[in-house]
Amino acid sequence: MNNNSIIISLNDDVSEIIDLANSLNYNIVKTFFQHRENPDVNSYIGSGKVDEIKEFIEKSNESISLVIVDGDLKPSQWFNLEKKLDIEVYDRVRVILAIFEKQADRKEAKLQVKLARLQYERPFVRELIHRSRSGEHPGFMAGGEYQVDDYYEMIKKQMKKIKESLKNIRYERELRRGYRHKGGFYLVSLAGYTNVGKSSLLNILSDEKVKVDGKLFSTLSTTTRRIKNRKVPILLTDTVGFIQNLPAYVIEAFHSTLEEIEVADVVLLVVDISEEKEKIKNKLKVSLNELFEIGVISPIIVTFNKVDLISEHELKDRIEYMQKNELLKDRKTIYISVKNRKNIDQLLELVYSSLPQLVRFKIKLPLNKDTQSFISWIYEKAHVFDISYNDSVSISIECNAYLHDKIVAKCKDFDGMPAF
Ligand SMILES: Nc1nc2c(ncn2[C@@H]2O[C@H](COP(=O)(O)OP(=O)(O)OP(=O)(O)O)[C@@H](O)[C@H]2O)c(=O)[nH]1
Ligand SMILES: [Mg+2]
Repeated sequence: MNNNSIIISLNDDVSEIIDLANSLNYNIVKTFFQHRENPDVNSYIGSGKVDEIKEFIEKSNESISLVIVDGDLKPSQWFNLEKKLDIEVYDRVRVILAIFEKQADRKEAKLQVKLARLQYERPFVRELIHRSRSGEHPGFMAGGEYQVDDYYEMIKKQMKKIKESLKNIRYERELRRGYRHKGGFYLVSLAGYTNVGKSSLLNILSDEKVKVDGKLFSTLSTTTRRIKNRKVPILLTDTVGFIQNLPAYVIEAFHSTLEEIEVADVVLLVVDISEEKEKIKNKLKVSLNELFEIGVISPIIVTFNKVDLISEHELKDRIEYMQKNELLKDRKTIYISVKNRKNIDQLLELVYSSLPQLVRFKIKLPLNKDTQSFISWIYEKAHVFDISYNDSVSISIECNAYLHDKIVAKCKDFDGMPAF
């Protein structure tokens, strides 16, 4: 099968749909624009345009295997377009789901994508049932009406099963998160539009090598890694990217992944500063809105990435522009380049200063063999900012509330004493 496609759009800005098509490895042979207020009820673009496109496909030297519509198709519009053009037609959500299917690497992501796909297909299957009953589309799924009904029932059953499996995975995830918090770790999540550099940031902060790609939606599964630093133990989680105008059921299918953002102690909202100002503003709005929908109440650090792609002058101009933005009022912001490692230490400092309930306290321990391993354990789990040895040992510690309680209890076991 070839990978040539054409795009149909009602808007002039087709940059996003082109990125999406490319992420699915499609070449775009031509883009057709149709300027109209509202989509045509029957064919989305109107019959004149359909004829023009049909003629183009038939006469084209390159064989075209897909038509991509930059918008949401109603099942009847999709059916009519495919029938008229005699070629497969994807709308925007279908393209996104196809990318998701390609990128899903782990069990949870695969189930999430499958659920979203089944939900997406439901109204289309309903349309096919309707057409098949009226004799317009016999033979769907290699059978008649009876098999179509069967298929609809099968979708329902499959969705129920997937939801149950996802519930179990979600429960395991919750347990793991609980252990991490109790183990003294702070949880920081990366969030933001797709392709802004979230995975790249995780990689440099943790010496990890998760997949980084210029394509959209490289990351579908969450990865959690410890940030390498000498201070507080922090786990950083990479998450699936946002995109505008996704149906609620797709977001819902990724619920457990997005929960990582909801429960984080701090959220790093990554934004690509190298894009046009209006676009940045719009994506910032979408992202902040998404975080609000997810239910984030923790501090959000707006992390503008890719400053290396713009000049000093452009950066200054964008910073001034952003300072006027009401959405950023009272928010912590930072301008970084993952590529050039610019302001990465400053970003970490900002993360530390945003962590909640960081407790500073002192303990005194008798000096013996048993306490020695306890001290090593404290070093491993918490930030020790001062230690002094006399006939006993005094340690100044900074950590979260869970760990504080644990250290104080253990300290008493060793006949030591907390000194506040
Ligand atoms: N010039 C430049 N490119 C960067 C920087 N950070 C990331 N990139 C590039 O941006 C692209 C996307 O990076 P990723 O880290 O995969 O982005 P992501 O946000 O994880 O994307 P998804 O997983 O698709 O949501 C890759 O080609 C990176 O090499 C940066 O600071 N400067
Ligand atoms: Mg990624």
